[in-house]
Amino acid sequence: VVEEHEVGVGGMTCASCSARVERALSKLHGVVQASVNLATERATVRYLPATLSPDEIARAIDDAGYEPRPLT
Ligand code: 9UX
Repeated sequence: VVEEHEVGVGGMTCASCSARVERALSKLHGVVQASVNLATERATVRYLPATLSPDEIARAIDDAGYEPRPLT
């Protein structure tokens, strides 16, 4: 099973920032695909929920130096 998770990402000011977040998310065990949109400040992550949780996705964004923001 693959699920899709969308989360806001704050603190990105240039394209290298979004590339960093994308790389950090892509490296996580259980991520199938990660893309980060600088303009909308959102990350879209296709992931295996048996392996990875949205909390861990948020933590990876934080560890990379950016600010995960739950979308309502
Ligand atoms: Mo761009 Mo982001 O010069 O931390 S990489 S601002």
